[in-house]
Amino acid sequence: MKVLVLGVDGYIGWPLALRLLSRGHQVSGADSFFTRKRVKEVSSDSALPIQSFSRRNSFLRDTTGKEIEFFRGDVSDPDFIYDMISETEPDAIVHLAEQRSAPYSMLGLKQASETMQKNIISTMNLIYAVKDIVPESHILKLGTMGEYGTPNVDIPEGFFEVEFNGRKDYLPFPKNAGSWYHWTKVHDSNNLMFANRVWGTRITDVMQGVVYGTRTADIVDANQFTRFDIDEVWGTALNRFCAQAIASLPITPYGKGGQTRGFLSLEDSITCLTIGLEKPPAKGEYRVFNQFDQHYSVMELALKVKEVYEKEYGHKAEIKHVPNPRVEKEEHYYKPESRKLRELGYKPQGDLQKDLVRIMEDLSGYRDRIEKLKQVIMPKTVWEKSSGFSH
Ligand code: USQ
Repeated sequence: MKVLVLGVDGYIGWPLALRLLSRGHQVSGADSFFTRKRVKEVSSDSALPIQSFSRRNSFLRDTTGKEIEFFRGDVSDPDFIYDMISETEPDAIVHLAEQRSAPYSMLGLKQASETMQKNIISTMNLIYAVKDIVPESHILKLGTMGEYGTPNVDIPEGFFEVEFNGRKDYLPFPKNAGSWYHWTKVHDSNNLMFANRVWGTRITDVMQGVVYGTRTADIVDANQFTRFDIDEVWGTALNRFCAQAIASLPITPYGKGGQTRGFLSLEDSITCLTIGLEKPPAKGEYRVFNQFDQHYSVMELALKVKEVYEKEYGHKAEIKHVPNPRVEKEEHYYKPESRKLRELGYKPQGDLQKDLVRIMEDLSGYRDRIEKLKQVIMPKTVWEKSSGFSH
């Protein structure tokens, strides 16, 4: 299959490209290096050292004889995406090239608007380019479990049957996101659903949970590392907690730490996306996957990281509850359904204990890099302070 990966330089894009190549697919990829640039702007860096994209590709060529056909550019530019899709004529396009940080989107008006524009426009460009050039192609789009929010009822996979005033219908489940970033994904989902209704575009809309980990089966050498962000803007909960333990910094559940989310390992994320590509939706189908392995509260994860660190390294790890910078429910019901990927063959490989040991092992070789990031670990981006005048 010919697959085009938008955002091929990212945390998920890079290991996905490695997996697809190893399974015999032909892979093209695009990136504008937006994440590398914006991470630098908050004085941060990937905790694991990562190679430039061209070095990654040369390493791939030297070790496997395969490489990614690379296009440098911004998918919110319609000319760029139209030219690239005309040239590559892919069977499937994976869209991972969106601004992916909730805190970044809450820094202020500039970042909120940039997130809206980059994310919503890139998906619109993709929808139109596919319709105009390769209407049979499959769009596999990365959304987020955060689109649903934390309702006090079970969360279905995209749609549910509802009865109101004596009448029944099968409708999209209401969305209630918690940051401007998460709302862009809701808007994308609406736009994708509409494109499907009007033009029959084949779409998989992936509601993914929080991903953790440093490795996949294809990342066996430090030259193949994918980025690993741990700062307060670009890092995510479990990855941050592991880095905090390794650098003898306090582990930081926000507030009481009762926030519950779906989590999955990087390996499982790549497996799920690969299944989604290799078992595409039928012609004219729009399908939604809730993509995660298990759900945990932030506090459960903090305690697990503490336990694993203390057992493996013989030192104490500190847990410090810090005031929650976000506006979110800290204790809530959470029961999302996740059935469709399992029906297609997904068997989660994630083993939290083993995965945490592996992450800490990888990070412990780079303590000096984490030490240098100490100033950007504690939360500073406060939802309620987001303002047009602050940045
Ligand atoms: N949290 C802490 N302490 C920390 C960091 C986070 O308690 O040091 C809490 C947050 O308050 C939140 C939860 O952990 O309740 C998750 O936060 P996160 O930073 O790990 O993840 P989030 O901002 O939700 O976003 C991440 C990715 C995003 C993806 C999303 C999936 O950055 O791209 O869409 O996870 S989900 O969370 O399911 O929406």
